[in-house]
Amino acid sequence: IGSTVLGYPRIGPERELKRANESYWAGRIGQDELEATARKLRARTWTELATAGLDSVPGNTFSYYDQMLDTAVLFGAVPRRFHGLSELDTYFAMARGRDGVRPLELTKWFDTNYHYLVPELAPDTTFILAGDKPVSEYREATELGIATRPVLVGPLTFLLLAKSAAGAAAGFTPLDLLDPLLDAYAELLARLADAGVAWVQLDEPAFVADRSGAELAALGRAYDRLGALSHRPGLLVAGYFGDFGEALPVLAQSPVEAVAVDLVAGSAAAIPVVTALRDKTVVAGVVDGRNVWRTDLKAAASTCASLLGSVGSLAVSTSCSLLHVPYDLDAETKLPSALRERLAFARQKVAEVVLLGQALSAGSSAVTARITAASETVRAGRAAEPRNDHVRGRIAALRPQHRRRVPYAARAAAQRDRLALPPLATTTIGSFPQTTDVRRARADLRAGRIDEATYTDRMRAEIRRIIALQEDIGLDVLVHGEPERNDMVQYFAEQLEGFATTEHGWVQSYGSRCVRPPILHGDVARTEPMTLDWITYAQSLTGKPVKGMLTGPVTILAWSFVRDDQPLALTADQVALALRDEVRDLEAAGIRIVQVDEPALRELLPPRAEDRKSYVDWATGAFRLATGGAAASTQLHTHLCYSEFGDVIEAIDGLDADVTTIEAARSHMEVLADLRAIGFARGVGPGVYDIHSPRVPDVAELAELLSASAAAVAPDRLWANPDCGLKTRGYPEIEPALRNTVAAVREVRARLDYCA
Ligand code: THG
Ligand code: ZN
Repeated sequence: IGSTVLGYPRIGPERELKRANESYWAGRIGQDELEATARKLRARTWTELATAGLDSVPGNTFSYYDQMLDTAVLFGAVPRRFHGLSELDTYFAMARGRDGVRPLELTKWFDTNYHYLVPELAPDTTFILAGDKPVSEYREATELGIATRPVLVGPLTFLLLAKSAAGAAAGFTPLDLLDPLLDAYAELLARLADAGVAWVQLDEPAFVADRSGAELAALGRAYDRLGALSHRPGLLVAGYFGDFGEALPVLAQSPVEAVAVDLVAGSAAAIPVVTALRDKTVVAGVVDGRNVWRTDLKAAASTCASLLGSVGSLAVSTSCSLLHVPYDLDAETKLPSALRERLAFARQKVAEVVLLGQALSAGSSAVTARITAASETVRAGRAAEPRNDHVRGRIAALRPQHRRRVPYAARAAAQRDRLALPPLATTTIGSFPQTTDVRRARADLRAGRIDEATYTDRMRAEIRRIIALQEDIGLDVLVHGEPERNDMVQYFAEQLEGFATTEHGWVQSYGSRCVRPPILHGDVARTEPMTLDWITYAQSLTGKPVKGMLTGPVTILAWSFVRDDQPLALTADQVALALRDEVRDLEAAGIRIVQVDEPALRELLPPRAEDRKSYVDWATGAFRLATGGAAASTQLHTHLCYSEFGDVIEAIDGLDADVTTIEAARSHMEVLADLRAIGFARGVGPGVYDIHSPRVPDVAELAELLSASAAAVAPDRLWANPDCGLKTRGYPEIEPALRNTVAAVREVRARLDYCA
């Protein structure tokens, strides 16, 4: 295999696939044109990777939407509700839904910012080799003279990430379907061999998390079986985002020819210990596929060299697919040159892998010189990053006495006196729909078509409208609506020292949706207030409390590319300190409630249980550093997205926020039960309706939900709110939904009075 990468971005350097998909969905282009764009993107990727000098070029890394969806469709796992459309439209219906048919669930791909579609499997799901995408894309590349290595989601990871379809028999788990699924994989492997494929890559990242003995045994059984096939390509099994752990000896003892390991998130320590690897090819993932820093090539080369004696043969690669980084640093012309020198996007990372591969195989003095020079640049660049000793000194002095000193019960009393809110107080999460006028004003300012004063006038007009609407609806705690924010992380990154933002650094988040994560490269510092003017303006318009809205330190880290030269905990504290100063400024300006959102709290949770405590410690520590300067009478809110809280429920408690609003429209009562189980005794607002759907809930259903909740949580601790920000919705949906919420709350309050 020599040198390779485990995968590549596919949205297109100029987001061509996003545009083509969205045009196809809108009916502006036909299937032929969409397919032509896809073919062009694939050809461009293969040609680029082959020309760059990789020994093995990954194939089947293209996807119209998502690789898990591709796998489900490839093996015919299409739930009945999607039947009856063309092949492509069935595929997109599974991704996006269609009239009256809900799509597959979307969820996080491990601890990345990528989201995959969750296959639904039932005892009667029958797998067949229904498609031939990996084969036909292999042939397509062959026509360009490039022999690719098709990349597939491995059978275990596919099943472990799938869910039981609603109504599946109790006790059924997708893993029960392993044998029939392996039949279909076996057929696919035979077809690939027929087509001339030399190697396939089977991705099994599910095994960098803790797995049961039964799951590890299933892994062994699966690869024994696939390995025993007489007619098949060579098998490379890839694990990334951490260490293979106990799965490594299982794979080493199976007949697979090669194993790819992540030596960035994981370590090389286990490799010499697993002696069965002496007959295998080990693909060493030494170039970080998830972050944008140039590799210290000398260190990477020496890691590789240290493994040479322990393995049959060694290849060099990225730690994971390059899907998680932008395409090309060369497109960024406005980044400071000292920072650019230290960065590598997908194209640059491919060049690093090629160079490392050359060092391993030939090791000419010219290659060695380039590696040494690159390492020196990286090290010098890091060393030259200015340090902010003031920020570092303040953090050292604050910790660990930075927390709120007054316990919750006393804070709650002080806040009751100051805010005098009714039971079942109503609020929203923060953002309001972003109108075209608002987007245009931001774009006009950026392009210099309007000046700062005109921009401020337009935003203030929008804030006036949003405050007036909320007063008219009758909400208790108001927000300014965030019209000035493009993205809840980018907005802060643009204002903080230590961050850079890119022009073209798009990374696929899900389907056609992308984000441009900021780059956190240096010590973080706040030079001036970031949100104060907008919030105080909004507060000046109303007597009701307006919430100050901030993004929390963990989320800012989770959605940025973060420096890797110091512990995340320290970087998080620097971000937290900047937020702490903002909280104090808001408070001094008379803001009575501040919300610090942590929607990504669960995302960064390490895959292995043994690493979780230290994560929860630094994550909650940073949040408490950000919020701990607030007075007892200032009410601190936080908001968390995604409904699976089991794993972080104690972390939520550890945040010590006065009020926590939670995305929970689908399992409202479960969340309350979970919170009760740990004795959670602070304010809580489980979302009363799902903002991801255009559906407007009616008063009766809202009232029923709220009165059931009021039986579980004291009404003075219970909040009524939608389950997430309203940014992606339209006014025709949110206005009636909020009016119905207020009406339902009034009904429930009246009943509570009656009972009392
Ligand atoms: N901000 C950031 N990261 C995120 C989210 C976010 N990660 C998780 C989650 N939210 C991902 N959700 C989305 C939702 C919408 C879009 C992207 C990710 C989206 N993007 C626009 C697009 O692709 O057309 C581009 C947005 C832009 O112009 O900046 O709609 O909220 N950082
Ligand atoms: Zn949310």
